[in-house]
Amino acid sequence: MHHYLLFSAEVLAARAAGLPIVALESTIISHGMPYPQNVEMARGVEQVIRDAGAVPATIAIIDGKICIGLSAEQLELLATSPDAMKVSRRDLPYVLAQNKLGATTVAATMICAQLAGIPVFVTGGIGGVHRGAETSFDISADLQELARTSVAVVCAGVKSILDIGLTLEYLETHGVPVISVGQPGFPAFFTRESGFQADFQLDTPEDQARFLQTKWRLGLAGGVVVSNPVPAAAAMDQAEIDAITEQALREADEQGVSGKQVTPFLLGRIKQLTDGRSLATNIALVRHNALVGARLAVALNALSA
Ligand code: PSU
Ligand code: MN
Repeated sequence: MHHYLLFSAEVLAARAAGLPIVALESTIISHGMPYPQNVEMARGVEQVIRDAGAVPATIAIIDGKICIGLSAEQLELLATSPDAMKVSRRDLPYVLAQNKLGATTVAATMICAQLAGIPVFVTGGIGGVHRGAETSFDISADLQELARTSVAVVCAGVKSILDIGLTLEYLETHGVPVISVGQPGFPAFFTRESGFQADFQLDTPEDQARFLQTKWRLGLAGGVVVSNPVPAAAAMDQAEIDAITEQALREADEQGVSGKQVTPFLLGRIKQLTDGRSLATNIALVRHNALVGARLAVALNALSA
């Protein structure tokens, strides 16, 4: 077993029994939501996965180890530690070698999931090409990771704080397929439609699993975006979210926010400006993604059995 990996008892037992496992990230806990909603969300999402017949493996860096599956105490620690580092690909060696507390982004979670042999990963939204990237060069490392690491990422699309069109162009250039579930349109996180289409609509877990199996059997390394729209009842009003997004972007610009702080700043401002209503939408979509991801993990596990 890999030197840096530490499996929880639940995940260890699942591996031994050949059960489907679903990876979960931890930046969404430490940097994506306030306490205590963050830890309630994390626990709730894990339970959705268990109820759907898979085993959740939330991933974080603790005491020099990549923890695959967290205890209740470890979830609480991440949810309440303001000094938890946001860890992407470039940060992994630092946080491990320095024994720091690290919350993994989509990119880092994909790396850790692949090391742990977990091909399905559930999150809220992925990073992407930021608006104005032609001058800022701000493109999330999540996209490069999708290009190289063979893990399927179930998400609710890409937030409109980003340039969704350029994000999809970037993914196309790097050969990352974008699947949609239940509709042809690529979703925009808080809303069900972005105005862009996904590459392929695959509604059933079996079809999604066959797609993944075929891609990887062909030796086509790299991830797949499985985009799952927020449930209609939980979606936000398009005009409201557009106005708030514009304001948050303006403030980030005025305050000179840069680097890895940009995404957490924008997410935090959107939450404040919607009086927490965006948080309810965020939690609803992650739970829905967990259901879709768990069913996909079950179907993929059945194929490879
Ligand atoms: N988008 C969201 N919620 C999040 C993130 C993105 O809607 O919590 C987090 C994820 O962990 C993602 C990271 O991998 O932000 C991307 O950060 P950056 O843009 O700095 O690469
Ligand atoms: Mn960035």
